[in-house]
Amino acid sequence: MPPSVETFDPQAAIRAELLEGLLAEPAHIASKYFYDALGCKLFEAICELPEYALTRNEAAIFAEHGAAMARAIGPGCTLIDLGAGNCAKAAALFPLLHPSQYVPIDISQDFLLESVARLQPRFAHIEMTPVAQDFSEHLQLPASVRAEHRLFFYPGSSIGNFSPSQALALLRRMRALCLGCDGGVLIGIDLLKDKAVLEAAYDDALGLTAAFNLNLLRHVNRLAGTDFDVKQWLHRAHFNASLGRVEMHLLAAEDVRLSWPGQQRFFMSGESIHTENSFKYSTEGFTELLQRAGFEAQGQWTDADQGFAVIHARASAG
Ligand code: AVJ
Repeated sequence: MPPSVETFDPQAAIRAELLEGLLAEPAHIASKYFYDALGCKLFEAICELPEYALTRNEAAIFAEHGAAMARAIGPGCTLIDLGAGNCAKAAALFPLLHPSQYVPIDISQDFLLESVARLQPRFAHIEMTPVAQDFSEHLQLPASVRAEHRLFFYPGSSIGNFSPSQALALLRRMRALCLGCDGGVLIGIDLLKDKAVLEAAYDDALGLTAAFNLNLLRHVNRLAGTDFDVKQWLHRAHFNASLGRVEMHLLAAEDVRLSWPGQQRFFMSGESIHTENSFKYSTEGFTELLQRAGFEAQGQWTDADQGFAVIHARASAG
Protein backbone atom coordinates (compact mmCIF):
# COMPACT_ATOMS: atom_id res chain seq x y z
CA MET A 1 0.00 0.00 0.00
CA PRO A 2 1.48 3.41 -0.89
CA PRO A 3 1.99 5.74 2.07
CA SER A 4 -0.66 8.39 2.50
CA VAL A 5 -1.32 11.22 4.90
CA GLU A 6 -3.88 9.11 6.75
CA THR A 7 -1.34 6.36 7.44
CA PHE A 8 -1.28 5.77 11.19
CA ASP A 9 1.87 4.14 12.52
CA PRO A 10 0.92 2.37 15.75
CA GLN A 11 4.58 1.70 16.64
CA ALA A 12 5.41 5.38 16.34
CA ALA A 13 2.39 6.27 18.49
CA ILE A 14 3.48 3.78 21.17
CA ARG A 15 7.04 5.14 21.08
CA ALA A 16 5.78 8.72 21.40
CA GLU A 17 3.52 7.81 24.34
CA LEU A 18 6.34 5.99 26.15
CA LEU A 19 8.91 8.73 25.63
CA GLU A 20 6.47 11.40 26.76
CA GLY A 21 5.98 9.45 30.00
CA LEU A 22 9.71 9.04 30.49
CA LEU A 23 10.27 12.79 30.13
CA ALA A 24 7.43 13.68 32.53
CA GLU A 25 7.95 14.72 36.17
CA PRO A 26 7.53 12.30 37.82
CA ALA A 27 8.23 9.79 35.05
CA HIS A 28 5.67 7.10 34.29
CA ILE A 29 5.13 4.09 32.04
CA ALA A 30 1.61 2.77 31.35
CA SER A 31 0.94 -0.60 33.00
CA LYS A 32 -0.46 -2.11 29.78
CA TYR A 33 3.17 -2.51 28.64
CA PHE A 34 3.86 -5.15 31.32
CA TYR A 35 2.42 -7.80 29.06
CA ASP A 36 5.06 -8.88 26.57
CA ALA A 37 5.50 -12.66 26.27
CA LEU A 38 7.62 -12.93 29.44
CA GLY A 39 5.42 -10.42 31.27
CA CYS A 40 2.35 -12.59 30.59
CA LYS A 41 4.18 -15.62 31.98
CA LEU A 42 5.39 -13.72 35.03
CA PHE A 43 1.84 -12.55 35.71
CA GLU A 44 0.60 -16.15 35.41
CA ALA A 45 3.25 -17.14 37.97
CA ILE A 46 2.23 -14.26 40.26
CA CYS A 47 -1.29 -15.71 40.27
CA GLU A 48 0.14 -18.88 41.85
CA LEU A 49 1.74 -16.99 44.74
CA PRO A 50 0.29 -17.34 48.24
CA GLU A 51 0.50 -13.54 48.61
CA TYR A 52 -1.50 -12.81 45.44
CA ALA A 53 -4.97 -14.09 46.28
CA LEU A 54 -6.98 -12.07 43.72
CA THR A 55 -7.08 -14.69 40.98
CA ARG A 56 -7.82 -17.56 43.37
CA ASN A 57 -10.54 -15.56 45.13
CA GLU A 58 -12.18 -14.72 41.82
CA ALA A 59 -11.96 -18.33 40.60
CA ALA A 60 -13.62 -19.47 43.84
CA ILE A 61 -16.44 -16.98 43.26
CA PHE A 62 -17.05 -18.18 39.69
CA ALA A 63 -16.89 -21.82 40.82
CA GLU A 64 -19.40 -21.29 43.58
CA HIS A 65 -21.71 -18.70 42.04
CA GLY A 66 -21.26 -19.11 38.28
CA ALA A 67 -24.61 -20.83 37.91
CA ALA A 68 -26.40 -18.03 39.78
CA MET A 69 -24.66 -15.45 37.59
CA ALA A 70 -25.73 -17.32 34.47
CA ARG A 71 -29.35 -17.38 35.70
CA ALA A 72 -29.22 -13.63 36.32
CA ILE A 73 -27.72 -12.94 32.90
CA GLY A 74 -29.78 -15.38 30.84
CA PRO A 75 -28.68 -17.49 27.84
CA GLY A 76 -27.61 -16.31 24.40
CA CYS A 77 -25.60 -13.24 25.30
CA THR A 78 -23.02 -11.57 23.09
CA LEU A 79 -20.06 -12.06 25.41
CA ILE A 80 -17.48 -9.30 25.01
CA ASP A 81 -14.31 -10.24 26.89
CA LEU A 82 -12.06 -7.25 27.68
CA GLY A 83 -8.39 -8.16 27.96
CA ALA A 84 -9.23 -11.75 27.06
CA GLY A 85 -5.63 -13.04 26.92
CA ASN A 86 -5.81 -16.85 26.83
CA CYS A 87 -9.65 -16.67 27.00
CA ALA A 88 -9.66 -19.22 29.84
CA LYS A 89 -11.87 -17.31 32.30
CA ALA A 90 -14.61 -16.77 29.75
CA ALA A 91 -14.32 -20.30 28.37
CA ALA A 92 -14.89 -21.72 31.85
CA LEU A 93 -18.23 -19.87 31.87
CA PHE A 94 -19.39 -21.00 28.40
CA PRO A 95 -21.11 -24.17 29.69
CA LEU A 96 -23.12 -22.04 32.12
CA LEU A 97 -23.65 -18.85 30.11
CA HIS A 98 -24.29 -20.37 26.67
CA PRO A 99 -23.26 -17.23 24.80
CA SER A 100 -24.31 -17.03 21.15
CA GLN A 101 -21.28 -15.00 20.18
CA TYR A 102 -17.90 -14.61 21.87
CA VAL A 103 -15.91 -11.41 21.23
CA PRO A 104 -12.50 -11.55 22.93
CA ILE A 105 -10.65 -8.22 22.80
CA ASP A 106 -6.95 -7.94 23.56
CA ILE A 107 -4.02 -5.66 22.79
CA SER A 108 -1.83 -8.67 21.89
CA GLN A 109 -3.04 -9.90 18.48
CA ASP A 110 -0.88 -13.02 18.02
CA PHE A 111 -1.65 -14.40 21.46
CA LEU A 112 -5.36 -13.66 20.97
CA LEU A 113 -5.61 -15.39 17.60
CA GLU A 114 -3.75 -18.45 18.92
CA SER A 115 -6.07 -18.64 21.91
CA VAL A 116 -9.19 -18.44 19.74
CA ALA A 117 -7.81 -21.03 17.30
CA ARG A 118 -7.43 -23.41 20.26
CA LEU A 119 -10.86 -22.61 21.69
CA GLN A 120 -13.09 -22.59 18.59
CA PRO A 121 -12.95 -26.40 17.96
CA ARG A 122 -14.05 -27.04 21.57
CA PHE A 123 -17.08 -24.77 21.15
CA ALA A 124 -17.95 -25.11 17.47
CA HIS A 125 -21.48 -23.73 17.96
CA ILE A 126 -20.28 -20.39 19.40
CA GLU A 127 -19.45 -17.72 16.84
CA MET A 128 -16.05 -16.28 17.78
CA THR A 129 -15.04 -12.79 16.70
CA PRO A 130 -11.60 -11.83 18.05
CA VAL A 131 -10.76 -8.12 18.07
CA ALA A 132 -7.15 -6.92 18.43
CA GLN A 133 -7.47 -3.54 20.08
CA ASP A 134 -6.13 -1.32 22.84
CA PHE A 135 -9.58 -0.67 24.31
CA SER A 136 -8.14 1.57 27.03
CA GLU A 137 -7.95 4.31 24.39
CA HIS A 138 -11.25 3.98 22.59
CA LEU A 139 -13.35 0.84 22.86
CA GLN A 140 -14.87 0.06 19.48
CA LEU A 141 -16.80 -2.94 18.21
CA PRO A 142 -16.80 -4.06 14.57
CA ALA A 143 -20.15 -4.32 12.79
CA SER A 144 -19.97 -8.12 13.00
CA VAL A 145 -20.62 -7.97 16.75
CA ARG A 146 -24.30 -8.65 17.46
CA ALA A 147 -26.14 -5.76 19.15
CA GLU A 148 -28.46 -8.04 21.15
CA HIS A 149 -27.84 -8.89 24.78
CA ARG A 150 -24.25 -7.64 24.96
CA LEU A 151 -22.42 -8.54 28.14
CA PHE A 152 -19.09 -6.86 28.83
CA PHE A 153 -16.97 -9.30 30.81
CA TYR A 154 -14.08 -7.60 32.61
CA PRO A 155 -12.65 -9.98 35.21
CA GLY A 156 -9.47 -9.95 37.27
CA SER A 157 -9.84 -6.47 38.78
CA SER A 158 -8.14 -5.17 35.65
CA ILE A 159 -10.43 -2.15 35.81
CA GLY A 160 -8.37 -1.25 38.91
CA ASN A 161 -5.51 -0.17 36.63
CA PHE A 162 -7.63 2.83 35.65
CA SER A 163 -8.29 5.78 37.92
CA PRO A 164 -11.93 6.03 39.03
CA SER A 165 -12.55 8.80 36.47
CA GLN A 166 -10.96 6.75 33.67
CA ALA A 167 -12.94 3.70 34.81
CA LEU A 168 -16.09 5.82 34.73
CA ALA A 169 -15.34 6.90 31.15
CA LEU A 170 -14.75 3.28 30.08
CA LEU A 171 -17.97 2.12 31.78
CA ARG A 172 -19.91 4.91 30.06
CA ARG A 173 -18.45 3.78 26.74
CA MET A 174 -19.60 0.21 27.49
CA ARG A 175 -23.06 1.50 28.31
CA ALA A 176 -23.27 3.44 25.03
CA LEU A 177 -22.39 0.18 23.25
CA CYS A 178 -24.96 -1.98 24.99
CA LEU A 179 -27.90 0.32 25.72
CA GLY A 180 -31.43 -0.64 24.72
CA CYS A 181 -30.69 -4.27 23.84
CA ASP A 182 -30.63 -5.94 27.24
CA GLY A 183 -26.98 -5.03 27.81
CA GLY A 184 -24.87 -5.37 30.91
CA VAL A 185 -21.51 -5.92 32.53
CA LEU A 186 -19.92 -8.66 34.62
CA ILE A 187 -16.91 -7.17 36.39
CA GLY A 188 -14.41 -8.47 38.94
CA ILE A 189 -12.92 -6.07 41.49
CA ASP A 190 -10.38 -6.51 44.24
CA LEU A 191 -11.76 -5.17 47.51
CA LEU A 192 -10.17 -2.78 50.00
CA LYS A 193 -8.46 -4.70 52.78
CA ASP A 194 -5.64 -4.55 55.28
CA LYS A 195 -2.63 -2.52 54.09
CA ALA A 196 -0.11 -5.26 54.92
CA VAL A 197 -2.09 -7.84 52.95
CA LEU A 198 -2.35 -5.50 49.95
CA GLU A 199 1.33 -4.64 50.01
CA ALA A 200 2.46 -8.26 50.29
CA ALA A 201 0.39 -9.07 47.17
CA TYR A 202 2.49 -6.56 45.20
CA ASP A 203 5.84 -7.24 46.88
CA ASP A 204 6.04 -11.00 47.27
CA ALA A 205 8.83 -12.84 49.07
CA LEU A 206 10.06 -14.68 45.96
CA GLY A 207 10.45 -11.46 44.02
CA LEU A 208 8.20 -12.44 41.12
CA THR A 209 6.41 -9.09 41.21
CA ALA A 210 9.79 -7.33 41.26
CA ALA A 211 10.77 -9.29 38.13
CA PHE A 212 7.40 -8.46 36.54
CA ASN A 213 7.94 -4.77 37.26
CA LEU A 214 11.57 -4.73 36.06
CA ASN A 215 10.73 -6.69 32.90
CA LEU A 216 8.70 -3.66 31.85
CA LEU A 217 12.01 -1.83 31.27
CA ARG A 218 13.23 -4.47 28.83
CA HIS A 219 9.92 -4.31 26.97
CA VAL A 220 10.22 -0.51 26.79
CA ASN A 221 13.79 -0.88 25.46
CA ARG A 222 12.39 -2.90 22.55
CA LEU A 223 9.39 -0.61 21.98
CA ALA A 224 11.08 2.77 22.36
CA GLY A 225 14.80 2.17 21.78
CA THR A 226 15.80 3.15 25.35
CA ASP A 227 18.83 1.62 27.09
CA PHE A 228 17.43 0.69 30.50
CA ASP A 229 19.63 -1.66 32.54
CA VAL A 230 17.35 -3.50 34.97
CA LYS A 231 20.25 -3.85 37.44
CA GLN A 232 20.08 -0.10 38.07
CA TRP A 233 16.45 -0.19 39.25
CA LEU A 234 14.59 -1.36 42.34
CA HIS A 235 10.99 -2.54 42.73
CA ARG A 236 8.76 -0.65 45.16
CA ALA A 237 5.08 -1.21 45.99
CA HIS A 238 2.97 0.60 48.56
CA PHE A 239 -0.67 1.12 49.38
CA ASN A 240 -1.72 4.75 49.01
CA ALA A 241 -4.63 4.76 51.47
CA SER A 242 -5.91 8.23 50.66
CA LEU A 243 -6.28 7.35 46.97
CA GLY A 244 -7.30 3.71 47.61
CA ARG A 245 -4.67 2.23 45.35
CA VAL A 246 -1.56 0.08 45.41
CA GLU A 247 1.19 1.87 43.49
CA MET A 248 4.15 0.21 41.88
CA HIS A 249 7.28 2.18 41.12
CA LEU A 250 10.81 1.53 39.89
CA LEU A 251 13.43 3.44 41.87
CA ALA A 252 16.82 4.34 40.47
CA ALA A 253 19.36 2.47 42.66
CA GLU A 254 22.08 4.89 41.53
CA ASP A 255 22.32 7.92 39.25
CA VAL A 256 21.11 6.78 35.83
CA ARG A 257 21.60 8.32 32.44
CA LEU A 258 18.91 6.95 30.18
CA SER A 259 19.39 7.40 26.44
CA TRP A 260 17.34 6.79 23.35
CA PRO A 261 17.76 7.91 19.75
CA GLY A 262 18.05 11.68 19.77
CA GLN A 263 17.45 12.22 23.50
CA GLN A 264 18.37 11.39 27.06
CA ARG A 265 17.19 11.86 30.62
CA PHE A 266 18.97 11.76 33.94
CA PHE A 267 17.45 10.07 36.97
CA MET A 268 18.98 10.80 40.35
CA SER A 269 19.51 7.92 42.74
CA GLY A 270 16.14 7.33 44.45
CA GLU A 271 14.09 8.97 41.68
CA SER A 272 11.10 6.92 40.62
CA ILE A 273 9.19 5.84 37.55
CA HIS A 274 5.54 5.17 38.33
CA THR A 275 4.55 1.93 36.58
CA GLU A 276 1.15 0.87 37.93
CA ASN A 277 -1.89 1.80 39.97
CA SER A 278 -4.19 -0.94 41.23
CA PHE A 279 -7.27 0.74 42.63
CA LYS A 280 -9.20 -1.16 45.28
CA TYR A 281 -12.90 -0.62 45.96
CA SER A 282 -15.63 -1.42 48.43
CA THR A 283 -18.63 -3.13 46.79
CA GLU A 284 -20.66 0.00 47.65
CA GLY A 285 -18.06 2.28 46.10
CA PHE A 286 -17.94 0.31 42.87
CA THR A 287 -21.71 -0.02 42.70
CA GLU A 288 -21.92 3.75 42.93
CA LEU A 289 -19.40 4.13 40.11
CA LEU A 290 -21.54 1.77 38.00
CA GLN A 291 -24.60 3.85 38.81
CA ARG A 292 -22.88 7.05 37.71
CA ALA A 293 -22.04 5.29 34.43
CA GLY A 294 -25.69 4.34 33.89
CA PHE A 295 -25.66 0.75 35.14
CA GLU A 296 -27.79 -0.75 37.85
CA ALA A 297 -26.20 -3.51 39.93
CA GLN A 298 -28.26 -6.71 39.74
CA GLY A 299 -26.11 -9.06 41.78
CA GLN A 300 -22.84 -9.19 43.64
CA TRP A 301 -20.88 -12.17 44.82
CA THR A 302 -17.82 -12.29 47.10
CA ASP A 303 -15.44 -14.98 48.35
CA ALA A 304 -15.52 -16.20 51.95
CA ASP A 305 -12.82 -13.70 53.04
CA GLN A 306 -14.49 -10.72 51.32
CA GLY A 307 -11.29 -10.21 49.36
CA PHE A 308 -12.83 -9.95 45.91
CA ALA A 309 -16.21 -9.25 44.35
CA VAL A 310 -17.88 -10.04 41.03
CA ILE A 311 -20.67 -7.63 40.14
CA HIS A 312 -23.36 -8.01 37.49
CA ALA A 313 -25.08 -4.81 36.38
CA ARG A 314 -27.58 -3.90 33.67
CA ALA A 315 -27.57 -0.80 31.50
CA SER A 316 -30.38 1.31 32.91
CA ALA A 317 -32.61 3.35 30.64
CA GLY A 318 -32.50 7.14 30.63
C1 AVJ B 1 -3.86 -7.91 36.13
C2 AVJ B 1 -4.06 -5.59 36.54
C3 AVJ B 1 -5.29 -7.13 37.87
O1 AVJ B 1 -3.19 -4.94 39.27
O2 AVJ B 1 -3.32 -6.75 40.46
C4 AVJ B 1 -0.15 -8.04 39.47
C5 AVJ B 1 -1.51 -6.80 37.64
N1 AVJ B 1 0.42 -6.02 39.04
N2 AVJ B 1 0.87 -7.72 40.27
C6 AVJ B 1 -3.14 -6.17 39.39
C7 AVJ B 1 -0.44 -6.96 38.69
C8 AVJ B 1 1.23 -6.50 40.00
C9 AVJ B 1 -2.88 -7.03 38.17
N3 AVJ B 1 -4.00 -6.91 37.16
